Amino acid sequence: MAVIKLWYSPGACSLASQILLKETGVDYEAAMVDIGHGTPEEFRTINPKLRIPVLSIDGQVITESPAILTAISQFSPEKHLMGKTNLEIVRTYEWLNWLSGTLHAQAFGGFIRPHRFSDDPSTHELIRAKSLKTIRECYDKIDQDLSSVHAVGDSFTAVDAYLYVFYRWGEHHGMGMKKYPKYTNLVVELVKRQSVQEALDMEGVLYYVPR
Ligand SMILES: N[C@@H](CCC(=O)N[C@@H](CS)C(=O)NCC(=O)O)C(=O)O
Repeated sequence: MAVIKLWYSPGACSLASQILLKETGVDYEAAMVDIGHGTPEEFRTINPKLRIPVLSIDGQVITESPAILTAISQFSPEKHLMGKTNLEIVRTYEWLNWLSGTLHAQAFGGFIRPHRFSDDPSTHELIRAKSLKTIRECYDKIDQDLSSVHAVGDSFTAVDAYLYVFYRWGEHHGMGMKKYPKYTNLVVELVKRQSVQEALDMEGVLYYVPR
């Protein structure tokens, strides 16, 4: 049996990996990293990019959520966590890449950490405002593109878990997520899953489900 370890931070983007691990039912060690004031420098020996999530499988270190989610899905191929058909798999990567690159790195990156985009503090409010606009555009697009309670096909995939991360962040930052009805529906159904409840309870974070 493989030795699996996930480095995570409560409520961070690593929550998607945590949910997917719970979904597969594999045994793994979860190591919490406090990223409140940026990732601690000593973490550089594990991930020189100083970011979580990090997954290690028998000593092979994997970084970047889309790669980590793919690796986790391979523990339970029968669950088709990256989609069932060739086209669904393609759609899964289309979603993961966009969520990781545009909504996470560009939009939330600028909103939460504007100093990554400019060394001049006088520009930071402008960067935050533009980033917030991009976040809202992304949420609008998510809500338009969803046609069921699953983002890809007719069953749960890694995309649903990843989408939940950004819904929670929107609620956390008071962005009024109820105005996205299809996205909200997906989340309401998602939190009924045992894997999601186990991951949230383990991380000790709020569900952020609208009533
Ligand atoms: N491209 C990476 C981004 C990971 C990332 O930015 N993670 C955040 C947490 S959500 C982090 O580690 N932040 C710590 C920091 O910025 O110092 C991925 O998709 O996994």
